[in-house]
Amino acid sequence: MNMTMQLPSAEAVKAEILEKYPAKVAKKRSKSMVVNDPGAIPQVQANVRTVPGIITQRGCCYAGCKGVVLGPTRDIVNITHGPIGCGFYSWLTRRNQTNPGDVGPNGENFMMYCFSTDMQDENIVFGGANKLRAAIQEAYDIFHPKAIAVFATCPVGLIGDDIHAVTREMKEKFGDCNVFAFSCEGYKGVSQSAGHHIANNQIFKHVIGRGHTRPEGKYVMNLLGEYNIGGDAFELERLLNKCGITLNATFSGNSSIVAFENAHMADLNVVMCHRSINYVADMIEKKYGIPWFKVNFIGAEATAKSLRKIAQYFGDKDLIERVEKVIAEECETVKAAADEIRPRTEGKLAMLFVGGSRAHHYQDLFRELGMKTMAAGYEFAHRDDYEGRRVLPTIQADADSRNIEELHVEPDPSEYQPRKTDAEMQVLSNEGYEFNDYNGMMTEMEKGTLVVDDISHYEMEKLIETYHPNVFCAGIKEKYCVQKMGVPLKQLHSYDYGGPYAGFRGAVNFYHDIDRMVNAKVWKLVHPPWKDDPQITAEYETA
Ligand code: CFM
Repeated sequence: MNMTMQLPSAEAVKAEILEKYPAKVAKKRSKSMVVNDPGAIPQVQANVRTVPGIITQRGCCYAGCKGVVLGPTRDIVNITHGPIGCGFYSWLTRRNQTNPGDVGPNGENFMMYCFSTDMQDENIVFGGANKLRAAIQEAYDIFHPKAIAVFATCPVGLIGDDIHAVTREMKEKFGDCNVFAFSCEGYKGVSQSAGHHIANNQIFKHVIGRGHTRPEGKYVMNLLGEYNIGGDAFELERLLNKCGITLNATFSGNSSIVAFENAHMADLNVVMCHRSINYVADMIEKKYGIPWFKVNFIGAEATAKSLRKIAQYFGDKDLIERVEKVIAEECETVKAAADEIRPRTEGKLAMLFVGGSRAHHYQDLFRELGMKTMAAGYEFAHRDDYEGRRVLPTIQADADSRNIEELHVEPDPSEYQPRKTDAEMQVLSNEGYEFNDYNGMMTEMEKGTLVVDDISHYEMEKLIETYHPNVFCAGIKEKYCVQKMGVPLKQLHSYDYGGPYAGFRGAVNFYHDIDRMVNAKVWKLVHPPWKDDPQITAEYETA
């Protein structure tokens, strides 16, 4: 059945949405809303400033650095340097889980704490460096952690506290604690994406390469861009272990600083979330010679494909066989669940507007349920996440992107060691391996579907009114407005209270949750107040 034929055309909907905007805004937004053609991927405007006044889903640079990339590491004391309002948000609000093992009385899991320098007016006027120094000392005296990280909030950049000088000084003073800082002021860059890049740079400079312990195991790899929301990383570790593959570090779900320090001892990096961690993957390859490729563990088919890719990379016959056995075994439950649920979900519509990678990955799960993704987009991804990395050379740097440091990385004189010879790499690429690559979301979306970057609240409402999707995927900011429109919203950041959704067992969990959501009768009974009492409307005075 070609569902596109029966749905309103994406071009018409786009035109209708743009009509409401003032001319200048319409011109700008039209470049971020494109009708997809997987055969001739159109250009999408992405990673540009949101028009002031538009309600965006985006977060800030500090959120991307402290909250997203560093937050999930349990044994770093993460101190927010700033007023306590920002400190509140340094309390992890994502559902990252961690397994500290048997921590005992001296155990190291600081994720449930919220460390802030609590800057006051006086510190803003006369400088906050002394307060920061005291906070680092206090954290060291109480916890004796292996590492302390400092994160700048907006006022720190405005008044010019030299957080890097302070952390250098304290690191020298302690001798047994790695102290480093992130200039990730909220205003840097146009979204949290800038914070990812800053986090990647500093982890690479201050942490990766400091250790020299390779974990036991024949096949050792790192999993990059997996943050253990709802236990995803636990599930993937179970699966990889079952296959006989050793996971050294996950960046950064369920992670510890020691694993980061040893990241360069692995033989392969695989990348889940390309947006947040591609910089580290590239830099490790350049400095240490570890190749990386993109994987996706969201969706049963994608999981099987990714596992096979990893096994083929290591190239051991026993491993390849074991992986096939694991896939066959795990897929039995997946198939049973899909066979039962798919008749109830087939032909239904989904829309996904989230982050910088999940709006792409989760389309695989919907495909497995026979559901169509009519519209999708990221909040803060770049053109390469939409169109594929082949467009990288054509992306123009602007004032905002130039703000973020690009590290110049050279092969390490003693530790650079290519894991495969050129000939071996050639064989793998003949077999279809795309190293250092990502094809983006649009190659996998149907023709005539709508791709919208940094969607506004108004655009979201219009899409829902026009297409009446059976499920809308976004976050907490959108959840209740959308549900009042009679459409269930699945949070793809926190998973609501669900998960894990990664791997085979995760797929089964997702099938069940979506089945319950799209087939509940309750949505038809929703009667929002504005149905009886419409909002006041106004028009611009033109005379
Ligand atoms: Fe990567 Fe993420 Fe995402 Fe992201 Fe995020 Fe997230 Fe996300 Mo929320 S790192 S880009 S900044 S997969 S917190 S775990 S869910 S927006 S799609």
